[in-house]
This record gives sequence, C-alpha cells and structure tokens, in this order.
Amino acid sequence: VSAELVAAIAAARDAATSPADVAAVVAASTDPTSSDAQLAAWLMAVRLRGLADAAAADLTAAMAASGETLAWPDGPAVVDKHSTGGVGDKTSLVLAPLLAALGYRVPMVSGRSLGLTGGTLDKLEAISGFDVHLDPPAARRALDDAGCFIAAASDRLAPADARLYRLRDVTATIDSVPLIAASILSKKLAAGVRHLVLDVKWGSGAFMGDFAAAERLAATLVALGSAAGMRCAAALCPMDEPLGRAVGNAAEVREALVVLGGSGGAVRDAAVALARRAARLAGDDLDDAAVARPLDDGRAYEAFARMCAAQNASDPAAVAVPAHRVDVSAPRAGRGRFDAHATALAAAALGATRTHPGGPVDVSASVDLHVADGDAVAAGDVIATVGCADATAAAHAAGLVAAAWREVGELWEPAPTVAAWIEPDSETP
Ligand code: IUR
Repeated sequence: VSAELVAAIAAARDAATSPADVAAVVAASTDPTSSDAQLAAWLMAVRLRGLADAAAADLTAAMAASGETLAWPDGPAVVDKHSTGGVGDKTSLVLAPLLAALGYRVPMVSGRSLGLTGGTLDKLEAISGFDVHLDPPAARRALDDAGCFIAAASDRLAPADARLYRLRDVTATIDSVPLIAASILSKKLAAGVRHLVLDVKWGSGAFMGDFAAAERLAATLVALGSAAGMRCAAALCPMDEPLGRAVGNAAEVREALVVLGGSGGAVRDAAVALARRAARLAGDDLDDAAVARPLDDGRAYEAFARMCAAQNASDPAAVAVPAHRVDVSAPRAGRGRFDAHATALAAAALGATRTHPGGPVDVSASVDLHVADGDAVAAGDVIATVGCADATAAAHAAGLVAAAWREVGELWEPAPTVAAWIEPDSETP
C-alpha cells in the first residue's frame, strides 16, 4: 500500500488532482506489486468527481509514456482514425488502405470484440493467414510496403492503460469521459500518430446512447488530443442502424472488399468523409472525388492486398465461410430498417463477439442484410441471411434478426453519414 496513492485518491475525491498525483497513479499502474484496491478507488473517485482538463492531459501523456513508444520519422504524414465503435462498422478496413493509397502512413493499432462490440482485429482474422501481431521491425516493413498496417497493441504499448482498463471493467468506471479519452489517446500517441480523426457514435448500437454525451466525449477527445500535440477532429455519427449491409467478422471483410472495389453505399460514404478530414488535418485540401479516386481505380484495393501480404495473408479474398445459413423474411410489405442494438444481439448469438476477454469467436459468423435503411420490401422477401458454424445458433439468431426489423413510415429519412464535426477550436459543451 502506497502513501502517495492515498494522497492521490484523496485529491481525486476532492477534485484537486495535481501532476504529482497523476504521476503516482500511472507509475503504480505499471508496477505489478501496487494495490488494485487503491487504483480502483482512484478510478471511482475520478468517475464520480471528474478530472480537470490539465490533469486529464497529464494523465494522457503519462499513460502514453508508460511503455514502449513508436515513432515514424522521415516520410509522409502519419494519420489514423479511431471509432468509439458501432454495429457493422468496418470503416477501418477501407479507410486505412484508402489513406495509404492517398500517400499517407497509417499505423493503426486496433482492438478485439467484447460483448456486443465488434473488433477490427477479429474481422481481419477472418482472412486466411492474417497475422495481427507485428513486432516493431515488421510494423515498419508493413508501413514501407503497404503504407498501412492494422495490428494488436503489444503489451509494451501504453501498459498503464491495460491495467487501468481491466480495473475499470470490473469497477463500473468504464463510462468516465476523461478516463475513456486518456485511454484512447494514450495508445494513439504511443503508436506515433500525429493526425487523428475520431468517429464518435451515438445511438442504439453505440456506447453513447445520446447525442449530448457523444458530443461531450468528442470535445474532450479533440481538446486532449490537441493538447498532446496531435492534430484532431471528431465526427459525430448516428448509430441506430448497422453501418452498411454486413455484421460479423467474415461478412464485414467481404463488404469492405466490395467497397475497396469501388461500390457505393454507407461504408464508402463514411470512409470518404473521414479520409477527407484526415487529409485536411495533414494539410491537404482534397474534394470528395479526389479522396474517393483510389476506391474507383483499384489503388485502395491494392494497398489492402499489400497490407494483407505484409501481415502474412496472401489472398485478401480468402475469407471464412459459414457452414450453416438461414434466411430471414419480411413479415409484411412496407419500408423498414434494422435496429443496430438488436442486430448486434443476433451477431453475438452467432458467436461473432466474445462474452469474456480472451474467449472464442466464430470468424465465419455473419449477418448479411439485404435491404438498406428505409428500403421498401414485399411480404415474404428475404431481408437478411445469418450464418455461422453451428446450425442451432444460426436458427436462433435468425429469430433475433427478424426481431431487429423495424417498420418505418413513408416520411422516414435515412440518417446522415456525419451529423456534426468537432474541431479543436469548437466550444467545449
Ligand atoms: N477504447 C479504449 O481504448 N479505451 C476505452 O476506455 C474505451 C474504448 I470505453
């Protein structure tokens, strides 16, 4: 038990955290002999009392410096995107190679699925051979060869975050804006990212249920990221319906490949909007057509294929196929849409996500939606197909996808790709 931590806990309880308090907490986070009880008490104090901007900036910087850091000197701008997570959000699979094809370097460190949230690493592992573990020399080779990589954080990257995140998970302190922001940004800083677009979602399929909460998180991310020396902007994006037509690891890779091959739709729109802003952060004012060109002329697909090759997957289209499939039909004629949260429940029942950290995932688990937001259907039309390795799970999930269908009225309008942007100089709400 540490006296410094007692002082840090008292200061956090009294909303008076000093730089020395932050230093003590982060040092303890990487010391295996330090007390989980004390760290957990500190997290709860911050969850209840908040953290002043200066202390949150100190925390972000100290967590970023708590382990190994990567640097990518000499070369094109280093850009990245982080999303707070959504259902069917495979934007990273399109965006990283698109930005690479536009000439930027994208060292993307991603996570795995947990609960109802999908994970980019699990999606990529649906491609035969794809290796998400890159040591620093292999990561550098991938950036040189492909312009991008998408890899797991090593346990040496921002190790303070790993410990604090595990404790937040079991102490009901996940939902603290400064703790979320410091967690996300510390890993981006440690990975050497200089220009960061944030995709902050709200809605039934997002971590933040309402717009105001998403706006607060976005403003904190942009302010803290900017204070740490990254150029940042945040998109506020609705997440009441799955993004695009596919949910589940293999299905999402297949949809990403189609978008990388030049097809239109919500995923392309999201990737182009985010890529355009990333280019702007790096100092390049491109229009949508210029940003989208690599999707139409094959350069983005080529960058994806080169990234796969650099990560041990020789054929990007060698994607896991589900052994069992079940169709879902429309109960009635009319317009409709799929609810994001309810669709995520179906994907989870198929085994697309984990029930506990380190648990198994069925990478073949797929929900393919055959209609988009607000489409008209006839009674009995096949509106979705589910698939996975287990026939019983597929039949059960088909019922859950049927329950995710929401009929909408004639006046229904599909949601915008980006509802608002938060810039570094925006007013903090
Ligand atoms: N992703 C992170 O990296 N950190 C967090 O705290 C959350 C999501 I919530």
